[in-house]
Amino acid sequence: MTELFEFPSEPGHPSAVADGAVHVPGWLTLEQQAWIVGQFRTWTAGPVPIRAAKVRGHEMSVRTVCLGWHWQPYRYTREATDVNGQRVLAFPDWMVRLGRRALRDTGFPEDQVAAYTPDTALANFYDEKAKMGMHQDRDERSLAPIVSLSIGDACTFRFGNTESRNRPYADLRLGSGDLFVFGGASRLAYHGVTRVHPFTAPSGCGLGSADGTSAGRINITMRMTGLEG
Ligand code: MD6
Ligand code: FE
Repeated sequence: MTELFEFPSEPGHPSAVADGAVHVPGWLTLEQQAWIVGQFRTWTAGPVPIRAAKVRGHEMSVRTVCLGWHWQPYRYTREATDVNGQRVLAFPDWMVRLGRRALRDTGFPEDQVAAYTPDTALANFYDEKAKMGMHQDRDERSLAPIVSLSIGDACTFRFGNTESRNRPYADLRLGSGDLFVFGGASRLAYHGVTRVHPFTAPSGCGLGSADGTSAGRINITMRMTGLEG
């Protein structure tokens, strides 16, 4: 497999994966992770339940619940017209603040930090078999950075190029508490999740399982849609 970049991966330290793409392992404390998992559980309770979106008639293996705007392939709406027609929950203020801190901690200039006002979040749940195929995030009208948070089991995240879903790409591991920011020249890079690594969630992250199955993985991406209304 082609490795695009070599980079160190050190807890708390940002490493540039590509121009505009920065990974910070262990950015969230276990306490923050567990608190966010608690919030996630309230989101999945409705009014719009977590669901596997259908892409060209096929259910994704990942299940998603949205805040602010509802993502349905390939557009954003205020009401989940592909689920139950209910309006999605409001985008929380704490997540705007967290998004700004993410940009600041990954070296974005202060004017971009201050202007960053994410208005949608996609919260995904992966069981041990879930994957996400290589895609670009291009349903937003804004090219502001995307802030991604991972909690629970680690995954292999494939970070590619802006031209195609094929090589060159780099495979990196996103673990519990990791931050990944996609902005600038990397904003439209293809990326995906090739596998989840079961039983790698740290205890205390808020995701766990009592019945011998693995904890699974939560990924939250916050974005600016650039939409009005
Ligand atoms: C995931 N993430 O990590 C899927 N998209 O589970 C994404 O598709 C993603 O992490 C844009 C920016 C960051 C991401
Ligand atoms: Fe994506």
